[in-house]
Amino acid sequence: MADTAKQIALIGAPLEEGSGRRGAAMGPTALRIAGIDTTLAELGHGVTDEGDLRPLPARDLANHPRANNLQVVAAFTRALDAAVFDAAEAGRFPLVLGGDHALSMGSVSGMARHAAKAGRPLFVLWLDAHADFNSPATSPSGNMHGMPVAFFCGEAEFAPILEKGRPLVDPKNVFQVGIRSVDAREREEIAEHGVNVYDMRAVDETGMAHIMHEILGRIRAENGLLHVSFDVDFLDPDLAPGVGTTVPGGATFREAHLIMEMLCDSGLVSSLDLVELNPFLDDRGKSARILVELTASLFGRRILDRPTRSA
Ligand code: B3U
Ligand code: MN
Ligand code: MN
Repeated sequence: MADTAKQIALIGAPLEEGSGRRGAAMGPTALRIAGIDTTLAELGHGVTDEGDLRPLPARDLANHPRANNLQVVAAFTRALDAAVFDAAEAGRFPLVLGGDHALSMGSVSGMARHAAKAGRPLFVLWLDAHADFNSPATSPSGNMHGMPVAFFCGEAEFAPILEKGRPLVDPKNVFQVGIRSVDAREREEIAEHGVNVYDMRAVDETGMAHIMHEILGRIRAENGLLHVSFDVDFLDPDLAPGVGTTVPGGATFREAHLIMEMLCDSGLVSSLDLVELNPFLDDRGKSARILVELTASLFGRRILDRPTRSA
């Protein structure tokens, strides 16, 4: 057993109603078929599969004309907020198998409560082609998978999905990497709120290693917990076609791999979402397998042992 062995809780969140199309609900199953549990167990970790959440729609909320399928998204948000918080409080590492990106409203909220209880700041690393900082008022589509960052930063006007006064994430503690598709209003919002955005141009100009050193250095200096939210469309669509909203010019396998290795070396990561995998659009399980490979690197698989470079 590795000396950094973790107890990992796999939490399936077959949510697809936050996106504009069907298929992401099959994501948790595809990740299991690609061997997420055995891969992590072989690395020496304890793995418990909690199965899939199947919450009933939140009928206490009225439908919202600009927040599609609000009742289903809200139900998953509440269920994940509880499941992720409980796992983290029990000393386990919550690994959420998505499901579309709206599920991060719940997973990040759960981790924000956990961090607040521990008296530590929560940081979020958002690996995505999109900024996901829309709200019902600004979204061009009404799809809630484009809204989670605004939600957990408390900046969007939503129905009362979670209780008032819940711990929020400071937008200045959100790092977005790989961004290359931002809506006009979103651009204003992320600038106004001070979200740290490393778009694809920044990646090309300075390189992934430099960016990650900068991010990890700040989190370490502030003794933070780090939640990583990995949207499949962060990767280039040639590499990972199994996603509803492909955007050309994404991260390469090597860039993504380096991020995972540096995250592993940092020891700072406390929770992870794998989201937006749409097996219906995938090419013979290719994207699911790549996600499992990258997750293995985050949990300690390495090519050679080498000294860790400090940030
Ligand atoms: N920004 C657009 C598109 C989008 C956001 N996230 C995804 N797509 N996956 C929107 O609808 O908010
Ligand atoms: Mn996303
Ligand atoms: Mn995306």
